[in-house]
Amino acid sequence: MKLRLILGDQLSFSMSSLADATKGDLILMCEVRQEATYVKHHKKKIVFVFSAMRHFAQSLAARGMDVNYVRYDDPQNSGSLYGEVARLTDQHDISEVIVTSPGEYRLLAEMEQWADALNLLVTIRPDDRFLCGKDEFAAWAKGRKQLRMEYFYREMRRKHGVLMRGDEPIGGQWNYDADNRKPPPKGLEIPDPFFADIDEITHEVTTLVTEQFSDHFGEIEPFHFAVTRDGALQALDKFVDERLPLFGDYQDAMIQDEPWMYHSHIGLYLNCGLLTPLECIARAETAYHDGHAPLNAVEGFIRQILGWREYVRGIYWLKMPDYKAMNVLGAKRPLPDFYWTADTHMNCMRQCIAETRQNAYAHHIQRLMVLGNFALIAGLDPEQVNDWYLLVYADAYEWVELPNVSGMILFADGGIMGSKPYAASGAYINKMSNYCSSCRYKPTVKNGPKACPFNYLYWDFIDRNASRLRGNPRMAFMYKSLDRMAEEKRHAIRTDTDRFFKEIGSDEKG
Ligand code: FAD
Ligand code: DLZ
Ligand code: SF4
Repeated sequence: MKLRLILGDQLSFSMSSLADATKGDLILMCEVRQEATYVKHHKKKIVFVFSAMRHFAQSLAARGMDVNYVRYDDPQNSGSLYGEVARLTDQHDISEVIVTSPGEYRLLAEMEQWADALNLLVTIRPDDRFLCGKDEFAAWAKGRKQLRMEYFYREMRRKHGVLMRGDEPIGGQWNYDADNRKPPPKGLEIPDPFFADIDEITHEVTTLVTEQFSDHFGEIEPFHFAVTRDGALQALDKFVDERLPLFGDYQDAMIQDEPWMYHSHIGLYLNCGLLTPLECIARAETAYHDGHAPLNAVEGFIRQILGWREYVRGIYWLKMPDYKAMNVLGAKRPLPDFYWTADTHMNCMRQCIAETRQNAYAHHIQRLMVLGNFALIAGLDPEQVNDWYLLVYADAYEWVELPNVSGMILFADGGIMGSKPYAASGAYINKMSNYCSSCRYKPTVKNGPKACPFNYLYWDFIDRNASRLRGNPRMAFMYKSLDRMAEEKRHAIRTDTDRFFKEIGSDEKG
């Protein structure tokens, strides 16, 4: 008999590990301490993963499969994936263990040892849920000086025939990002997010997580994520109907107490297998052809999935394991406590952290331009920042989290992903949100106790990293401005920066 292991983010009938499954095979799914605590995941994320796993196991059983499902509180539970595989291979006559390649390097490296440890054939099959295989990405990257997402994305558009008319992009342009930077107008009405019904399984898991993971970050209630494929499809439909038409216009906008904006909130479903990338892309493309959503919205949304999502996964597998240790800016300031408590006078940070704690979600621009931008200009330690992002979001797995954090926000990879650091002062947040009007600081004030910390931290970052970034042609303008700055002003920046870090109890240099 063959043993087929299904992980918590492999919840699709089309998994390569299930491709040739027959009735005599045994399917193993297990809730294990190893996966729930290698970082202390947000409670809501654990409820989501465990409940989705239990529902998927039920639907496999309904198809006549023999599923061995190990619950977290099962007294026999060894606590690790290997331990559970070994337990079953001891009990049954197993000829082969089959698993689809996991999404994280640490687990793949571990699984590669299993055959020797078990003295058994262990087959690790490729994960073909992605639209660009690891080898295909490596072939695209080979010989290129720069691995820019835009060129990768165009190839993916051509390969999959998405938004194409013959060889040309529909509308004549590949990318409509320039139309997608509208600040939020006053009185913008945001539709409610998708609310799934809570069933007995989710209820049980909620009790388990409340009891077993009380020291983990985040709130469980209200829990409204879908935990089945049907639910995830309903969430996708709701997005396409109600949000997609304005997705592009307000993609970068942030509003006080509006965590969901016009984003899709489907990342968690895509990443655990409840939705497939091509079906999300196809729904959006149909909405364009039906005249329901404009091209800037549909192209913008498709670019995130067909472009960014595939591209970051490609980078991850191309550059691991070295990528994880990269820290070219030498940043080493510890993560301030307010990333956990939201207890900060910076209203933008307070909003984004409190919403993250409540929802296990923040939208892209909050992750990038508020939380991420602060981490960059404050010089926070990449390892600690990566751990934080990996545990706080329901859609977080290392293959997607790490390149976004070490590459996109921190420039810790020295420019593998982006040609320059995405640093910005308070003016950007003031333009794209209404956060500043409820803040004790003023975005237009550059120095002194009333100044927005993003303003002086930005210049301190430029100054502090001069030896590493001055040679970057895309930073030339910044260094010209710095060179023209009066010594008095530079002194004020340093004084404000020192005072700020003292005030937040983080005066060790970054
Ligand atoms: P939408 O804004 O509606 O976008 C649609 C989909 O496009 C997303 O669901 C996602 O699948 C994909 N997508 C969009 N941007 C990216 C991107 N940069 N990289 C990969 N896929 C993308 N995404 C994750 O899935 N997991 C993470 O752990 C994660 N960590 C991030 C950390 C940082 C610092 C940053 C800047 C971005 C991160 N992202 C991550 C990317 C992006 O922010 C989320 O995918 C998105 O916010 C999820 O919300 P949504 O489903 O409403 O996305
Ligand atoms: C995220 C997660 C959690 C919280 N728990 C489990 C689990 O108990 N069992 C399991 O098989 N998978 C879980 N996962 C998903 C894994 O962490 C994921 O498969 C790896 O990180 C590889 O992407
Ligand atoms: Fe954030 Fe600065 Fe605006 Fe306050 S003033 S909300 S700290 S950008």
